[in-house]
Amino acid sequence: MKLFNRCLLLLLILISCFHSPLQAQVQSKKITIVTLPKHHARISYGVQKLTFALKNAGYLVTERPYKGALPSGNTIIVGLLTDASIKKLAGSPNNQPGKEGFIISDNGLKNKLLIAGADNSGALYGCLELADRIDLNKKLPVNINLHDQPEMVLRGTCIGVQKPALLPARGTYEYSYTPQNFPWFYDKVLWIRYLDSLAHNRMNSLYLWNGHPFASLVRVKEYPYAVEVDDATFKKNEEIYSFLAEEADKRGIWLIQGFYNIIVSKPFAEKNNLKTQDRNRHIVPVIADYTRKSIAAFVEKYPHVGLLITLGEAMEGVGQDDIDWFTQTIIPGVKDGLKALGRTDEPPIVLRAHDTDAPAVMKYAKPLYHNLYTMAKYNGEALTTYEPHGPWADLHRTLSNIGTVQIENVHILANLEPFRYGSADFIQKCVQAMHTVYGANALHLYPQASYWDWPYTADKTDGKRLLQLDRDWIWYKAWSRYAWDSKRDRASEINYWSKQLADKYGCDQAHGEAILKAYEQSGNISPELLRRFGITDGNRQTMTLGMLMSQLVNPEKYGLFSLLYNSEGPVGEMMSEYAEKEWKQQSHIGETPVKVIDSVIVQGEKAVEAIDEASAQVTKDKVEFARLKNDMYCYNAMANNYAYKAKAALWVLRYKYSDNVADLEKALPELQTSLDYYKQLVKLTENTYLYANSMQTKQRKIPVGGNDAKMKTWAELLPVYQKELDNFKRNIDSLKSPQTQQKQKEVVVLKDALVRFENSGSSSYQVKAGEVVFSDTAAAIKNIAKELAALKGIKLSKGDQQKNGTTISFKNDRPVKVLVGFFNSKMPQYLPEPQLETDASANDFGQADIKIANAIQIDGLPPVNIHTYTFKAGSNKLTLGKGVALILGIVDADANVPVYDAGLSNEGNIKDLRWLFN
Ligand code: ADA
Repeated sequence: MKLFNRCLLLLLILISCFHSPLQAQVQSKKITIVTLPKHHARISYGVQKLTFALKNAGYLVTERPYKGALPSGNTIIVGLLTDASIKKLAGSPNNQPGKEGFIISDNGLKNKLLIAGADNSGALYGCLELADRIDLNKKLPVNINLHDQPEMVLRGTCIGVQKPALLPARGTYEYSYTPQNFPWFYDKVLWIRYLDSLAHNRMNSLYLWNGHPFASLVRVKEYPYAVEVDDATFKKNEEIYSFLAEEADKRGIWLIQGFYNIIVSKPFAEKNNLKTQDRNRHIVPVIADYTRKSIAAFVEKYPHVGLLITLGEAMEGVGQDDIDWFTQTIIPGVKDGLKALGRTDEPPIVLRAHDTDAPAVMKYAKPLYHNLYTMAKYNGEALTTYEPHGPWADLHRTLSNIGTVQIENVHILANLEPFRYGSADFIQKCVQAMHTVYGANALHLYPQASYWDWPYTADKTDGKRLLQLDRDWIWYKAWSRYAWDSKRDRASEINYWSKQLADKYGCDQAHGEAILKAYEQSGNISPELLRRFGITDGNRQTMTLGMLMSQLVNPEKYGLFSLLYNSEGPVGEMMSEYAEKEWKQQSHIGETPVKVIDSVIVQGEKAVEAIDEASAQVTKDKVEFARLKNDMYCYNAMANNYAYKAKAALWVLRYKYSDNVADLEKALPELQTSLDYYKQLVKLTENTYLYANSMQTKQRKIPVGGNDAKMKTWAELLPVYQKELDNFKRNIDSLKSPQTQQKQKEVVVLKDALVRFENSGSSSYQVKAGEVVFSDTAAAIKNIAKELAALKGIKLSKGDQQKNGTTISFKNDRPVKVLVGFFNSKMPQYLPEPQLETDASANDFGQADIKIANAIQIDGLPPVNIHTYTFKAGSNKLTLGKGVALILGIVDADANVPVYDAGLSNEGNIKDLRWLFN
């Protein structure tokens, strides 16, 4: 008992010793947040986040409305500069913050701190800024007088309401909003997490991408049958969409719905006996009426949601239709909706410069509507450079100079998928280039990887799949940080990111910096590789899966996308140019392939070194760190795979001039080394990744076709690369020994299939030298590839093709392929070759690839490349857009149309080296 009493006494003494300071501490940590009555939901949201941060730092927080006087204790006042009482407290700041700006100041305010926003978003950002500082230092800052505002006016991300594969019997982008298609769309908890992260990054816009969202979201009185979801889903959609718009608005985020033109819903198409989309269709009145009314209904129902318009892909290329559609259907639709609401303000409309002549469209639209924005892809569908130039930069500048805001679209990132990317340095320089080179002032950001598979990443995990939102935090954070302010000083940025990484992985600042270094070294690899060796900036190429030798030595045979080289990198040389100059002993210009070979090898090595250095010090989030580390190893293996392959390709290109087999022999060990690195990549990814690319349709072409979700892992591609090496060895041997020299391959002579033509008036001609190819000109064949010489072509009027396009109707009992000759020229009179970068349907009939290149020589006309369009048995129609092309015959679908370059061109023969690898 005695002992108990003594203990109790001791305890009481101890408590009394600590009591007073503790109480004092609690006292000083009491704080009141005062807000003006009837404030906007954004301010409530900001105050909520601020309260949370204060409580976490140990403060006792109370909130109360302003009633004429301020409390005597520690107080934070949150309000708008437009309010007289707030303005008074702010004094008269000489630099009043502009739109979305704020002041945080305790200047002359004793125990008071003021957060004054230029507008509601500004007040929100002021709260978030203060909350961040409290989080960092665990206490309220003192002697603070901060004025800030964002540099870019729109800072947004996008989510694809789209899937990796097409739905049965549906076209590209055709996905209705249903729980079956998109379970995540109905997950409110996930939305809140995502919106919170956007707000935390000070993003103010969120774009939803879909082909035709209206039939999932609105009913149009005149077209009730157009809705393509059942009643229960329609209700759910209304509920979740309103929730999303409202929650976004609370966080200062403007929701924007994107759509492609001209797509209609399936029930609408069926009822009106139309296709849901048809690139070659001109404007049809009933579709125009339906679309206008759908837009009006949408604006009426969701007046705070903006619209993002793609005038392309499902509309005939560039032309008057685009202008008419925008000015006579879309803008009037928005105006109808506003009128029905009695509104006079105009919600923003964003016009994409994709597959359309945006400057021309804007010229006609500007007088009709005032709140217009433009948007164009920053580096195509990839991340390649912070030194853009050339014609693509000219387009951006033209759009910026219109006087409306130009938004930079960091699109799909086909060369970054699926590895982690977080080079703050590269990203900052890109945002700077958006301002300085393009004159733009807004950002639209795609997910870093797995766009088509939102919300998941491609990581193979034991349990739950990872979310992009979590995995790619640094991607979102870096772009939005520089969208807010691109001019931040580099030395402080290194500190900032090192600290972020140190906190995330529980290591000291120095090791945080090592992680940053790994990100930044690896961050140059994919951009450099694609811009120097790639075929396209489009998502038809999955760069991380590697490239075939034939693609490296003859990229022009794979639909080389010239913007990649003339705009989307620093000035430099392609491999073929480099090889030619070397042979001719001419001097080189700018970034050469050899520079990139050397630089990616070094960067791969440094990235691995840096991540290894950090490795031992990591104490937090170890599993994610291990994945990041593995990605750095992947970057290194990929860099070397490309570098050695490019070295091999340069020897092969030299052989083009030297005809010396010794040059090919020099390529062999380089190719072997490249394959060894590829094998490393297979090992590194086998158990860590589900796929390399999230678009898993036949639209994928490089390195090989991706039909039916195949050929999407490194392991699947390995046999292809092994085979090309074996073939190369064999072909070198056969070149070396004349006795075993390859026998001349037998020439396949293609034969006409049995087909009944239903076009009236068109005549046929024998496809051979001397024959006239058009009904209205004298142009005649001079030389023709031997395979084609037995076919009958259809003689069409060149003039008519230019004016109206080409339609061939026929009946066939067995599947067939139509051979179409495209003139290899960018001149507007010629029909452009199918191009997946601007037309996702460009391989719907298997027509994307060139089969026989330079197949026909006609005096005065460009060389002709043959593509084939496959049709099932039945009544068929081939519809081509406006422009001159040749219909060279129809053969059985299983006929073997060889893939090669016949070299028949008025400009002389072009050497095709692809056979070396076949
Ligand atoms: C290309 C690309 C599509 C889509 C489209 C667009 O067609 O292949 O996936 O990104 O461009 O809308 O820009």
